[in-house]
Amino acid sequence: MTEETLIHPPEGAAADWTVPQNWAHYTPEDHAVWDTLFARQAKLLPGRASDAYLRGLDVLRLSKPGIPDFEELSDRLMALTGWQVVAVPGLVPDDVFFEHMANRRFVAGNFIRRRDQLDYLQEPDVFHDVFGHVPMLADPAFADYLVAYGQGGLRANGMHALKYLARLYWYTVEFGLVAEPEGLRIYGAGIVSSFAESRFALEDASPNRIGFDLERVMRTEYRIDDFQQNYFVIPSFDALLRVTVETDFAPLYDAIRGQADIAVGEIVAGDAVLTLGTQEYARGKVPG
Ligand code: HBI
Ligand code: FE
Repeated sequence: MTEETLIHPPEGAAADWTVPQNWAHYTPEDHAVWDTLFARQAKLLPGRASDAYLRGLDVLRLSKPGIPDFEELSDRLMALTGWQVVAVPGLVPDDVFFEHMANRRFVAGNFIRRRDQLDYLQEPDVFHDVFGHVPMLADPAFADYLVAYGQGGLRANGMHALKYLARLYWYTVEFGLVAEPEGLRIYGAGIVSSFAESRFALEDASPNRIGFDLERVMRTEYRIDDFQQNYFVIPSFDALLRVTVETDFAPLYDAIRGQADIAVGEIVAGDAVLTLGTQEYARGKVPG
């Protein structure tokens, strides 16, 4: 959220924008929507989601019916990687978002979508935030990566480089793929929480799948309204953490500022192309 209009927390929220989750206020229908979404994804993800993601789902007991209670979830997560889950009413300003992350607090929307919005919703709800993001926080390398990202965000804010750093978040935390011994797997929250994109990202011939390169990713535009045209593949979460903590981002931002952005779906010199996409889906979903 770079074009921030709200700068003060809404009525009822704390100065850091958190609100009580108010678990007791969810209706039976709210819990039933969670269960429907959960059942759909749980069937799809074995063999598609990364090992780290599936392990997180399991150790955090997310298969327990109903919307998770953040306190109980935070207790389990805290014991594993020191992270907590805190409730927010919706999107929060970038600096608030980064500050929480740098301090191992993951902000999660406390509301859930309606049954007529199972497949698409603009604002991140509790299903996207908790089912999508939280399992990866149980992985020590990924958990440290997000802390480094939050710290980097606070610094990037002052360097007017948020546009570049937001692309890194997009192409890893939201839409990342990882190469595992058995094949490519999804770990990005935007994919694992989406019924259609869970298959599209791995199995469709349309998108490019390209080896992750920090500078390349930060130069690449993205689309927020449809399936991605590029997915970037990391070799491991350790490798992602390492490149993030070992890179000095300030000179990298300067280098990127002097170069053109890369359009979605474009292949450039130096790309490690794993799958050259047909881009058929993006061209209008016309078969043949
Ligand atoms: N707020 N609640 C919430 N969730 C997000 O994912 C989020 C946000 N505020 C800002 C933000 N994301 C982005 O600017 C980052 O992706 C860079
Ligand atoms: Fe998200």
